[in-house]
Amino acid sequence: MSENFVLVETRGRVGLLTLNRPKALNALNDQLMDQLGAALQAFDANDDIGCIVITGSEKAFAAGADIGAMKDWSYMDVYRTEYIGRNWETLRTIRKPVIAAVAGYALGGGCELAMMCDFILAADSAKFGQPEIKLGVIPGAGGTQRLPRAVGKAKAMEMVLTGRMMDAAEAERAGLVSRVIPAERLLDDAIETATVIAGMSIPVAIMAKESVNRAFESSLHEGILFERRVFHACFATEDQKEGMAAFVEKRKPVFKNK
Ligand code: CO8
Repeated sequence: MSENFVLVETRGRVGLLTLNRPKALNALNDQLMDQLGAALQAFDANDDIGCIVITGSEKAFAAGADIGAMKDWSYMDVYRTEYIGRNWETLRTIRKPVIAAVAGYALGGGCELAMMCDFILAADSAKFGQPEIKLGVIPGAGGTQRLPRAVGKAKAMEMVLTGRMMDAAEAERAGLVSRVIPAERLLDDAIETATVIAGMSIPVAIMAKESVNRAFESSLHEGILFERRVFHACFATEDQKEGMAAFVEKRKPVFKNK
């Protein structure tokens, strides 16, 4: 029987996923990534959920991919079977907003998993790093691509080449995380933030997410055109009518996710 490496809970309209492999500092093995992917897809398909939070423990969000599992892999294991890779792509396909609530270590694949989320809230205990070079490999789940986009080339290059960690304050200054929160408040704050998002129109939140992500995938001209078209599409929703009517009528909007 497989172990329960991902705890699945709901808090109102928020889906909460807690990485749960404490003895290995939440090292991301294949089973954990399969369970995480399945839980993410289930929340994405669930109309009662408007936003998802991924968190870990006080000591570690995740200390990376499982080194013990990887150490004997051959090139053909990783290339032909895509043993590592397959279940790392699921998070990228989730349409609803996903927040990473990071306390303790977010290293290697753990840092990459956090960066795949739509934004990162960090406890003051958080430590980010891409230490793969110390193991004789390079980041393999987007670290060399997302870290420079988040913190710029100089800092990303230094981190990837030396493997040094960045604390929460540095990560906030560099733009890797949206906010730093006292560790004991992290989960409450993440749930509150996710609850705010889950109270918006889900289709419009998805449009907003797609549009911001487009900024990293296209030229400014193409990105602005994409945003304009999606802005136009908002006017095809009932929620746009409700949102603007509620403002004019000085009441709270009740979105129907339509
Ligand atoms: N994999 C497996 N086990 C781990 C990992 C890991 N990444 N990290 C920690 N553990 C285990 C330790 O082996 C130890 O187990 P045991 O008690 O059985 O000996 C337990 O967790 C506790 O760890 P420590 O005793 O080392 O705890 P410390 O507090 O002394 O140190 C550190 C904490 C600094 C986080 C330390 O554990 C460490 O350096 N860990 C490794 C960090 C690392 O190198 N991460 C990168 C891994 S490579 C990677 O992520 C590539 C991703 C590619 C993804 C590609 C997808 C397509």
